[in-house]
Amino acid sequence: SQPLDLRLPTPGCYNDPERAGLDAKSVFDGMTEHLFFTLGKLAPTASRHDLYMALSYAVRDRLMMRYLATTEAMRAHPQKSVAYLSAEFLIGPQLNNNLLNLGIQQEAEAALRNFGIESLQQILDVEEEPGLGNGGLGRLAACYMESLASLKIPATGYGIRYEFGIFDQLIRDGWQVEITDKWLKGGWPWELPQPDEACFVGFGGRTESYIDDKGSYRSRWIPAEHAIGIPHDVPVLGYRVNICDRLRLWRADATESFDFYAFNIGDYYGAVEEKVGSETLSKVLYPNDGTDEGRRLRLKQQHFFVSCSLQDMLRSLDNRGLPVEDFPKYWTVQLNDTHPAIAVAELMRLLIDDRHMDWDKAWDITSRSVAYTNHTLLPEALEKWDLNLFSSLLPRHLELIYEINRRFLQQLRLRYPGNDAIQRKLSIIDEDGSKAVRMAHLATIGAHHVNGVAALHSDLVKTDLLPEFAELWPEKFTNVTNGVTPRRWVALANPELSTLLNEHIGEDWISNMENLRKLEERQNDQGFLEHWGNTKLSVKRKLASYIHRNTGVLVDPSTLFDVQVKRIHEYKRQHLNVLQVITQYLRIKNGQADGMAPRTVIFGGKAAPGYYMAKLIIRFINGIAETVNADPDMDGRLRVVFLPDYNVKLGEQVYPASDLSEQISTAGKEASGTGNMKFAMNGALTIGTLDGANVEIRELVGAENFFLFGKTVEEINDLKRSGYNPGAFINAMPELQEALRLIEMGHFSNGDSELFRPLLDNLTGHDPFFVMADFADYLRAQEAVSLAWTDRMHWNRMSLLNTARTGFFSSDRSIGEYCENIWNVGPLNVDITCDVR
Ligand code: 6GP
Repeated sequence: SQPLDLRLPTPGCYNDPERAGLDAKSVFDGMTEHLFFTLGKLAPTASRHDLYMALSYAVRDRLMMRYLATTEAMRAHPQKSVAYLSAEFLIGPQLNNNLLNLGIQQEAEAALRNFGIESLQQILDVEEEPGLGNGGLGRLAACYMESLASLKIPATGYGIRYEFGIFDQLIRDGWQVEITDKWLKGGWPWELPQPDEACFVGFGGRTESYIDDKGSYRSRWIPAEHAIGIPHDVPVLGYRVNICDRLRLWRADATESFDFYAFNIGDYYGAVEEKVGSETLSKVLYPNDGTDEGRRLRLKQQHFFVSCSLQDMLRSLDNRGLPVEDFPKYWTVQLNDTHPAIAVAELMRLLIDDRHMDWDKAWDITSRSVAYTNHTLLPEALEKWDLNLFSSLLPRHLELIYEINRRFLQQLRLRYPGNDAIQRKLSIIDEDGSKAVRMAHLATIGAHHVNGVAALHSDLVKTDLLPEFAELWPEKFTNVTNGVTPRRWVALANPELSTLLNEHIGEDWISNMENLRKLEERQNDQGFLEHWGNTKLSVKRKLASYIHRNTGVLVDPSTLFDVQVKRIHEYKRQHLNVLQVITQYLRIKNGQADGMAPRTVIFGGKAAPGYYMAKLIIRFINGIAETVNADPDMDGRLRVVFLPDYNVKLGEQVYPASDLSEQISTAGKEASGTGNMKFAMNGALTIGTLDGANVEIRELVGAENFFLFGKTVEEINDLKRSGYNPGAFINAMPELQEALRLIEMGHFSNGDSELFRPLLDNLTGHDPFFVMADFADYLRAQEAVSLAWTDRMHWNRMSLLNTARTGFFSSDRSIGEYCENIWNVGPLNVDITCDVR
């Protein structure tokens, strides 16, 4: 194909750094200009934050060539593009990622030296991350966008530009305190607002039927209120490619920022009221991970961003003169869980009501475009909307859903004549108790593919969650095991390991993680293994110093760093880990700790503000930490740390510095996990259950390089069926009894014997997540960890094999599978000419 002649203002030739503006001098000049003109600052008095902003603007400028070339290529030669719809994108810090993907980290560092800054890290430290997600689901969306761009797949991530993201977590007296996340306060240099591409979205009101000019009956929606969505675009550059995709985040605005009638009669406050009302739409992210709040504002948020996004996709066809019938040819729409599932009804509405298409055609287009990913089996996470709330907010969508449902139930009746039970079970409308709309059913019926996020999880989706749907449409159901981007999670987060890899196996691994296999050749090389261990040690020193600065706890980098970082949830079982720590503490106290590895046990994670038990678990961890760390008998043997405000940036410090990765959820509860992959790639060994992607990690790294424990999904189900009694397990373990008694006495709560009672009652009463049932085996596996740690060469070898064999978990592999099996999309080639000025 012909190179594009873009006539862009920046000279651009990727192979000629000077003309592409990618040399140190150009970066410095760009910074100087932005300091002066954009920020109104003089270099000698610029703060670190000013320099961060100036460098970011200079880097953003350098993305524009690829960004615009990508848009232009898609205009000139339209091809299918991915629309990844997600209520969350937990993208993390942007500067270093863009520097890496552009290949100018060293140039940026050199430019900064001219401003008297010694290392790039000093500037990276001031960057504030947008916390536009809760945990796994949001972070996955971010990894996927980065891999899409790196694989040169044209894509837009559609979401919400929350003014306040996930709360900042403080720890006060051992409790979590939530603080508003004001991520925009210092200005955020990575977005481009596009007010001229705003979209209108309706809410509430009523529907009416009318007869159109052709004499046919039609319905239309007369909403009671409107909001405007203003797109804010964030460029997403791939690794060393010419493609730059985008994240399009919608910010809600009022339709009329001023009600002139109210203003004229002197009601100034009334006049701004509407504005305040619609702006709350994109005000704040719901801080629930995996649980469903079922609030009116949440449904409004979902419809708001989905409607804007679908209108935007249709408009992009119009602008390029492409017929709307070809929607599935140019867009593939992926629903990241059910949060955007209203898309099925909204696309139908846009096609039928706005574009006057007939039902069958509209359904054909919708169901060939949309696919759905399920991220959890937890019943409390399956979104259901109360019918009254739904109809008051989206009356036209409800009509369309009734019709989708009517046709679906008709199909069911033919397949299962006389089987009323199956109709009740699969209907989109839940009629048991107060009526509700089941979003997972809407998504499943409207989608051409439904996938889970790890092999085990996808099986459970078929056998437990949606078995009748899977029987009806077996070809719809598939698996795509999650992945994480090696750029952020190895190359950026672990420069020490990256350097070692580059020296010994070359740099190719960054875009082809299977190349890490070459490391296996070194598995018996003593010198290399020692080097491997020293590299880990130097990263642990950095984390140790972070821990000291941020918590005041002194930890010894030579101890085993045993880490559990993730959202706090009973199913993830942080309390299982803590109970085990208490037994270690007791063994040390009782002089029975021979052969026990000296450990630093590190926790991090946020609890949903309304999730009492999770917050108590945080208090519990901090109670144990306080007692253990203050006891001189524990010196050099045991330390417990809770890292406050766990987020992407902190994760980048934690994964590379870990020896042991705690993946200890109750089997069947963790859909996949992605932290488990980040740890293993960075050479941590996993102690884990047969849950989520742990199963595949263990298969790949080899059972001998993984510490397995715990009951399987089947065994847990058997226990449930036979009437699980945690007491029976407790009685068989004197050590556990002693630990529980100590907690009960208030040993870890300054004598307060009430503080942890709800937790104890829960564990000893019905223990819904089988902590007691898995405890003995967990303890055994932890002893195996201690034993393995004593032979350091052997440990390093296992660590090396974890890195060598986890290339499969690159999100490039996952995205490759989505492209091939679900989306049917291919790469876009963008040429950039050298001489365009
Ligand atoms: C999470 C799952 O809990 C986690 O196991 C998985 O790795 C991640 O999604 C990415 O697939 N689910 C959520 O965060 C969630 O909110 C509705 O699900």
